[in-house]
Amino acid sequence: MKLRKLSFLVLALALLLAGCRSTAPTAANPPPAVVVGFSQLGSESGWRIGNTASMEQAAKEWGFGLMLDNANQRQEKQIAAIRSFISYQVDVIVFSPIVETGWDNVLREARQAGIPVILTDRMVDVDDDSLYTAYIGADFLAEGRRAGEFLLKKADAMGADHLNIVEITGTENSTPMRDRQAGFAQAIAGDGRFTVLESITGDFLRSKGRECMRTLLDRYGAAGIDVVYSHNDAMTLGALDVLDEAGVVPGKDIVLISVDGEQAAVDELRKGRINCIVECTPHLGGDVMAQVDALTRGKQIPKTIHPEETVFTEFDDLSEIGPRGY
Ligand code: GYE
Repeated sequence: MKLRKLSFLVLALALLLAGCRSTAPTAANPPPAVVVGFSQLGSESGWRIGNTASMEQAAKEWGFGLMLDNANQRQEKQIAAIRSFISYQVDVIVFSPIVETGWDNVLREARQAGIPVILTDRMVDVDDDSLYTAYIGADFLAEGRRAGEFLLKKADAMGADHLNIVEITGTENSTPMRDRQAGFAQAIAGDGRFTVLESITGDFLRSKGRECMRTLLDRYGAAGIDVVYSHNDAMTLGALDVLDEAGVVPGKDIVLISVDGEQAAVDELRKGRINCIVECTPHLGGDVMAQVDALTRGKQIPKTIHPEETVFTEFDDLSEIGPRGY
């Protein structure tokens, strides 16, 4: 224990020097009993920034030491962060995997060191599921289905015979990208009114959402696109910029379906410029830290925990939506 506390002090200082955030213990502020190493994948969206804040806040509330490393969208940086958490013998490793594959080795190293791993936000695809203790994050397949179900209702309301859809997807080989796409496809499958013209990757970034929308408008023209399904609000906001410049009226000329529920997107929904937002909550910190606490007390924890999520649409009373906080 003493060694680990000393290690915490050393790592805290090292991370502070390296520009990562951590709380350095002092004589008046002794090292915490539980230390969590958290590898965040980046800061690509309002969702992500809200998620980081939620983790920091919850760790503080539980009195846990948090070693936070932001991988800036690079898997190799996440792997390096996890290795440093192992060498400093944190109590629990938490990480949000940018993509699903490529984690087997580092997870085996964590197991050999006897450090449990909680996945949060996104899943991994590994041969042996016992390499991680739990997954705490959204049910992305259900989110995709909710997006498709909205479109079925909207098409009925429009009395549409046929709708051409373009899809702006998130980071390839990430869980939200794969499952938001699959869930949406399942919900509209077999309904001859819909054609997905193209799925194009926007990497969950506003700047890429802009680029994708420009490409799609060039390729199909505004008249050739009836629906944009975008895998997150950041990319949707980027697409809105481009539609505005092109003189297309979003929400009317083209139906927009988004995912997340950032404040900026909810504001656009209220203005009628987005038709539907499937909620995905970044407020996962409370659940994660509660499970960290249970684990460090030697309790068994559930393998999967999904937060409750809803959907906000133009058919709903939007005055009910409170401040989003992200
Ligand atoms: O929807 C997006 C973020 O993994 C659920 O990643 C998360 C997604 C979220 O960048 O905005």
